[in-house]
Amino acid sequence: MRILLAADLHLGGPVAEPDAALTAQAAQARHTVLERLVELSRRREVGLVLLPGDVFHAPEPPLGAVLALQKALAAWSEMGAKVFIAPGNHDPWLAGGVWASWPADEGLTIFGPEAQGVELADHGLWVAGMAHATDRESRDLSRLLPPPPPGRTGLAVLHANIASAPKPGEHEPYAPAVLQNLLSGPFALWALGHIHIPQELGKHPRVLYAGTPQGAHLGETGPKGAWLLELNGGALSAEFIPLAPLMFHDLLLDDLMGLANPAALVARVREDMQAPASPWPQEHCLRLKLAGPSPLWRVLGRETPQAVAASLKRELGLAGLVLDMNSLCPPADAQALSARPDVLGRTLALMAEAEADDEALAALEQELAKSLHPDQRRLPPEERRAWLRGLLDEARSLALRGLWQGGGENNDAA
Ligand SMILES: [Mn+2]
Repeated sequence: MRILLAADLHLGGPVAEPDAALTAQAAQARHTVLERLVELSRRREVGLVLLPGDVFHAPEPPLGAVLALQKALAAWSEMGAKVFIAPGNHDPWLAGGVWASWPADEGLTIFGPEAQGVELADHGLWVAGMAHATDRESRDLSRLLPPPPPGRTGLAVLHANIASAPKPGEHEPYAPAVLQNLLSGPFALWALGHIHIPQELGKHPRVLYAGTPQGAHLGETGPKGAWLLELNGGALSAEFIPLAPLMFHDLLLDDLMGLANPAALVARVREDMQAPASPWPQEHCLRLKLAGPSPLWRVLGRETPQAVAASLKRELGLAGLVLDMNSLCPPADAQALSARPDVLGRTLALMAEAEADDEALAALEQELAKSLHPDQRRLPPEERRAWLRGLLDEARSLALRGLWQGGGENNDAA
């Protein structure tokens, strides 16, 4: 028995387009990945499809998203696969909502706000799950699922937040669950949605987050896809399949002293991007920050950042590139230079003072307060200080680029 586990499809939700040429592809990406899930099921003869929530991005999804899911469900039904959906915080089960009025189908179970178990007697399985009843579910739903009857292998399908699981930034703690409880419970598999990074939190039983099969923006990096599980007697194997048509990468390179020429930079970026092989066509979007002292500063600073980005994008074969070189500077020792009695030395010394001096930073913060973006204004004080220090870093690079007479003769700092 093969099982497909995919979550957080966010059908109808946005996918960022870091490049204008990507608009059509980004708009299509979530539908494309759903088609791939169906095609994968066909190729690998999947008998059971588990979709633990946030299938839709919103409780009242747009027509295109509804049609896409109906088409996929029809295809799964046609190949004889049973489908289980456990709605999450983005697409909670609401009376009068999209799930309550979803057309019934023999092979389809949409879990509602009451915990439920479904017996698949032919396969000796028990599939249990339940839906979020609001967009801020606060109960630990994992404790409410009916355990498998004796002799049945239990599969739990749930959208839940495990606080201890690695995640990008903060996650809303909806339907909080405790890993230890899942590990010691009666189910052989926990098929989980909510956290967008695919991960395995336990082997016996298997505790799996599917992750999202398509990242929403440059912050959702790494392989995105679905788990293909195989149930053989009591043993459950798991294989992760990358499926996303658009893969996002985020790279900070700040140790560029050793890179002597642009080809070396391209090779380094290629090496660090680490794109896993996918059986499907994949485009790559990269956010690249180049920072710190580098002998490349001259060749990269000769043209506009847009021109440099265009050349790198072409060379790297990327679909999109967001390039930040604001903190790139000449291969000079800023600390040594700050002792020099010239304009550059004095400027660098002042910056170093401001960076180390909380009062000076506070004054700078006050000075900038009115012109700060609302996002920056909302940051907690600690993070706002870190952000300001980042600005000083960029300013130092700017000063070095503008005032350093480097790359030649009497350069005492090189
Ligand atoms: Mn969610």
